[in-house]
Amino acid sequence: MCKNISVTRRLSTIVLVSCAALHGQTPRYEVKRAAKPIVVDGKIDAGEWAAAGKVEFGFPWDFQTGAKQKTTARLLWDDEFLYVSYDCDDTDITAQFTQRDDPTYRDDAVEIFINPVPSQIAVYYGLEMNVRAVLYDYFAVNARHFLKRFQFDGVQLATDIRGTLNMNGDKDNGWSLEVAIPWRNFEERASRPTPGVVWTANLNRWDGTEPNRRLSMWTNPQEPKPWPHKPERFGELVFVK
Ligand SMILES: [Ca+2]
Ligand SMILES: [Ca+2]
Repeated sequence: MCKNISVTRRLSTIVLVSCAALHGQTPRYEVKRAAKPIVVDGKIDAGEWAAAGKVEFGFPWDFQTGAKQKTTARLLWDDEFLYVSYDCDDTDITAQFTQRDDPTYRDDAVEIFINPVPSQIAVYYGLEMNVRAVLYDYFAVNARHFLKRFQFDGVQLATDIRGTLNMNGDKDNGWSLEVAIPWRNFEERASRPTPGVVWTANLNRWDGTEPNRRLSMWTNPQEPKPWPHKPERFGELVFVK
């Protein structure tokens, strides 16, 4: 949980920041080995994900009017896949897009941006996945051009909805998503990581319906407007045994 603690003194206000992820320094996350292959069914089985540390998303833009709903992400890896899961509290679950490479970021959606070569920030990969398990994937150039004809191969993706989709007026509980990304997709940039290797990434969530939207994320891009594409502010993924 990130909290800003303000201490007022005679001449100045000192802001003590307890969460490096939201200000200044970018965070670091140890990606641990999965004990066994994850069954990608959208349900975050405690046994499967027990080894993984938690990433709690922050809310960098206070002026956004969407509800601040909690998201917890986890990552694991094995010889075949990078696994990512997202657990989203959500009182109103909505999504419209149904086709590959639709703009899923306009729905209730979660994302991961992956840079296998942190010595450069010109290119990285993006996966944006809505609550209907629709994938918008692309190769990002200069954090501005998103080449969506790039298709990840062999991705397994599933969601689990605790509530009703696209029915307002009732109260939903939330949804979760699991994705398994084969390492071969990154082979033109980097080979499969070995323990100690560092990649960078950001994890994001779009929530709510216009005009009440909210973008929450792992590491704060320090942008004035809600905008997640800032590879120089991605956090570090350290692959460990
Ligand atoms: Ca929602
Ligand atoms: Ca694509």
